[in-house]
Amino acid sequence: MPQPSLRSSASFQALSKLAPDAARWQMRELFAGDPERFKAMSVDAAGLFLDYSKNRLDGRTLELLLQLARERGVEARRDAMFAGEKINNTEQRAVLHTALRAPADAPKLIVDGQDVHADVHAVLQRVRVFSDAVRSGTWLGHTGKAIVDVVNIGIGGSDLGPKMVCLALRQYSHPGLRMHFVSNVDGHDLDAVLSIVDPETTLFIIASKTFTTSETMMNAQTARKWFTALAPESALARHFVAVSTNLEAIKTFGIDPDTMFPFWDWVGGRYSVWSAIGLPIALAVGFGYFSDFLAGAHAMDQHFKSAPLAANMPVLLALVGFWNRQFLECGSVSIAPYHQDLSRFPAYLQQLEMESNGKRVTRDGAAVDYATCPAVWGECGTNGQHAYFQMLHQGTDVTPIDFIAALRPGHELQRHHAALLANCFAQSEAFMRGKTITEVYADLQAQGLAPDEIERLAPHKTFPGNRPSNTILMEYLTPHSLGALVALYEHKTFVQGVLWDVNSFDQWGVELGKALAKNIEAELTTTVRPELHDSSTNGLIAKAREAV
Ligand code: G6Q
Repeated sequence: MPQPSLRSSASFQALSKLAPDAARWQMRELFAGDPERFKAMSVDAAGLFLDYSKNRLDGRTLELLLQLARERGVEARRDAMFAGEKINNTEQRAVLHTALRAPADAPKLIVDGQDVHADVHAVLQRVRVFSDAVRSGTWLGHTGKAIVDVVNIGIGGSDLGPKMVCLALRQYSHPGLRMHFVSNVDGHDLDAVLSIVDPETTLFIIASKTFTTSETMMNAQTARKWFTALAPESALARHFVAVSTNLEAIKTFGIDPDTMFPFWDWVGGRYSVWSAIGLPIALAVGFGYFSDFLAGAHAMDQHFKSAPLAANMPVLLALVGFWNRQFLECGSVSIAPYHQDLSRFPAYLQQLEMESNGKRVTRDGAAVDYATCPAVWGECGTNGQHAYFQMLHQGTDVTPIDFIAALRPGHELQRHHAALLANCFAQSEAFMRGKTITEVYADLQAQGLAPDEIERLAPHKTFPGNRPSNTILMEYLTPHSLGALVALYEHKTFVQGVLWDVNSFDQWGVELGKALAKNIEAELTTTVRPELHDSSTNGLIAKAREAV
């Protein structure tokens, strides 16, 4: 049955009425009026802590948002996802990334006649055996040397997850294995890696759900050509493995069936880091830590499944984000990890949220009459502070920020960690409090500036404040806490998708890109001049052809 429109829901209408007042609320006053605000607006789950008190909302707003979640059927849809129903309705697929991290003894789950948990654990077992062999040096290259370099060739969901996690868990990594990630069809990407690795000690992983993605196929063919120019064909089996749902295509490429790692069409690319697509992670940190990563996500799944909505971390994160997007009209969200090892986390979330919820029609194909996914962007917080935070503090747009930090460092440089956390907390305080013109006057007077100088400078030194942020803390950045963090955002994305009534699990915009380039590639490389395009595209193609 079609979902009633978002605007027709009683709680949405009540929230719309509240919004003009809320836009005027001052967080300073909300904090001053309620000493318990932090306690009331924070939640623990799966080893993570979320403080969402620095948002422009009050208890009544939250109540209405929770009611909206109920009206939109968040719980029923969540249960349908976990149960393996085909909620990806444009591709008629189940959405079961949660099954990838469920323990082997989880209650049986049968989808299309397949025992999902048995299949998942059979592949995990193969990942375990293979990663143990490579890490221990029992898996040898064709000349009898141990593997030193691992090159993952994949793009989008077959690249962003493993790359982000390998960086985040660098402290858990095998000291003798170097991980490389090649995604771009730009030859500079592959060339940079091939120029520093040795074919005798390099393992290539060709990672592609479909095994048809042109960038990945071109990089894989070039890597294969490079390898066979330096080593016999028969050596390929020791140096090329593949992860895909398309076993026929892997076979055609020439990969040994023993080193094909399958996954299934009910795993979306951007949700595939938990599957065999995570093979680089198992190689880098070992299967034990890879399992901890899965366990962290499973702990968040359990919380998401069972906690009441009002104490459910992914639900609350989603609702606060929805409020900021819908009613405070914030067009983007900035992610600020205060942890260097999470440097790729914003890029990972960019795909997760924008590819999932960057949609303009409902699940039934009707045009939405409200805004959906905001732009997601960011980078390590301290670096951002010296760059674009200017705009976040004093620009004309209000951009909510997610601060993410570990309370304890993975190093002994204590002074650095105190400085890092001080920056993180000071920023969230400053975004909330701002600095009023009266405070600026007092400051400048105390500095002994002349009245006309104060007058001139004061507007520039005033900060509006009242800018929303969340803070997510973990004790240490570990495989477990990272797993929980990623799953938190997956479920946040899911809940927002339900509120907006979009299909969070297809990506027709990305598919379009895959088809478009093919036509122009032919025009760039043949002598025919079809001039089928607009004058700009024809002109650009002509320029490229002249440059050959
Ligand atoms: C993810 C998207 C997309 C996909 C890449 C790579 O959800 O579908 O980012 O992961 O286009 O696709 P293959 O893994 O099929 O090569």
